[in-house]
Amino acid sequence: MQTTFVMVKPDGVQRGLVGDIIKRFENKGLRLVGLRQLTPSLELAEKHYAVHSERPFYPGLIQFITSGPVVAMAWTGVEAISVARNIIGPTNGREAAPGTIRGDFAMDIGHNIIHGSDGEDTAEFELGLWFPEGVVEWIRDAESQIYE
Ligand code: DAT
Ligand code: MG
Repeated sequence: MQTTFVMVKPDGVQRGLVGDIIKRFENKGLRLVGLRQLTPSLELAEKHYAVHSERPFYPGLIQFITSGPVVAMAWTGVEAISVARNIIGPTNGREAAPGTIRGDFAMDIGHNIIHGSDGEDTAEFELGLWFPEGVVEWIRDAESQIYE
């Protein structure tokens, strides 16, 4: 089992896509273990995207992610990190396949609706950053229907 960090970015919230996005992760069989809405502080945004701090798009990225409310989520499942990345699709919305969130909703690289952790170390770091009080451990009755 893995837990991954997923965030609906300000464009996704403004466009009213939160419900559709949550539904996709629930439909797949991932288990929601964390959910909060907030407008990220500059400090939080800079920590989250520190890995990109030398990239030319970094100032715009920070400006964008702090521009309004986001919805931060934690999802658990077997190989949840790669499963979530597949649901999300590649970075550039124009290149993302239909059926993925970015493929269905995004036309841009920067305004690409959603973030998902890209590996185990990143997931651990990002979950600690956005859910400092931890996630919600609960047992889903349907677990034996979702996994063999
Ligand atoms: P991803 O979000 O698919 O993991 P990433 O980690 O490479 O992509 O980049 C983080 C975010 O930064 C990405 O969602 C959008 C923005 N970004 C990446 N490359 C960009 C570029 N060439 N121009 C503008 N924004 C970019
Ligand atoms: Mg990334």
